[in-house]
Amino acid sequence: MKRIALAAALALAPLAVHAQETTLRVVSAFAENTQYVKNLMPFIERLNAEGKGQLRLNFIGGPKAMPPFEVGNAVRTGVVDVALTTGAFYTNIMPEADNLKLTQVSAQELRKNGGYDLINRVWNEKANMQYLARVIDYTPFHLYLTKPIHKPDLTGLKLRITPVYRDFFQALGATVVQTAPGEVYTALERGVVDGYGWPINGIFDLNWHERTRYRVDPGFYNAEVSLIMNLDRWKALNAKQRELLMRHAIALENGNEAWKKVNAEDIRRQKEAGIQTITFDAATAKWYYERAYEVAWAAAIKASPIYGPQMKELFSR
Ligand code: 173
Repeated sequence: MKRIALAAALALAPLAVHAQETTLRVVSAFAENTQYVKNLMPFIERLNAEGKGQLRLNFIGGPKAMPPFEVGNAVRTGVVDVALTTGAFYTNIMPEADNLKLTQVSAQELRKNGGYDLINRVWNEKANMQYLARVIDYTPFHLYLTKPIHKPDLTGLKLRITPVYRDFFQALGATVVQTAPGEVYTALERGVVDGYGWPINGIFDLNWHERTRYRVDPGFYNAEVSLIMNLDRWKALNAKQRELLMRHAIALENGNEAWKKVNAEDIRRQKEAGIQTITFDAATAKWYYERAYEVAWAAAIKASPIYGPQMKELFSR
């Protein structure tokens, strides 16, 4: 009896000592060597330093710890508490997730114009998630190719996609195949695909520049990577913990203008690596850019007839 009591006391001891401190398990859908995750580390360190005894973020890992397309569901169910991911990776939970790529106004504006309230209404209701902050903004997506094109006609090309690019590339005639970022290099190397969609930044993180000959300009949409959290864990935080978490998350979000410099540098490096740009005449470029939004909003509204139009209103310029 005594021994059982002792064992119980020992088992409870760590809980009692750290009664105030909540640890949140964090995963990333992007690899640990990417700029996206590199930016996250100082954020976690700053928060943990200030949050001692109160709140602690425990970074578990990237795609080696959890496949990118499973991260959203892990947050929904509470297998993990917080994730760095993008909406395209959790459209299995709700189609609206992918609409964050369609924002033409900044996160700061969306916090003011009701955009974030709408996002959280949908994220709470449909995904059991609290949307915390956007950590990439001001970053277009592009089509990268191993073969040239001369007009925005992708007939005969097989392209690596995620939900971000699916409807647009298909509308231009491409055949598509979805892969996680970790499979792109091999797909290019084996000639399984003739190109891929990806933001203007980051192709050097995974060595794709070695297998990329062309970038199609202009870019389109607005690459989104965000911090999301399990809603039950969010509700279980006390006011001080929430304040701490949100102050740090918003500070990170407010640093998003830094992506403009990263992007300019990646454009320079792509040129230096011999990646040629494919451009269209002004009217065709305008058509290509507008077609991207037209196709995506049509799909978004079809998939979500109530929230789609509300998002279009608040997200568009
Ligand atoms: O291409 C992708 O894997 C993708 O959807 C994405 C989204 C945001 C940032 C980087 C990639």
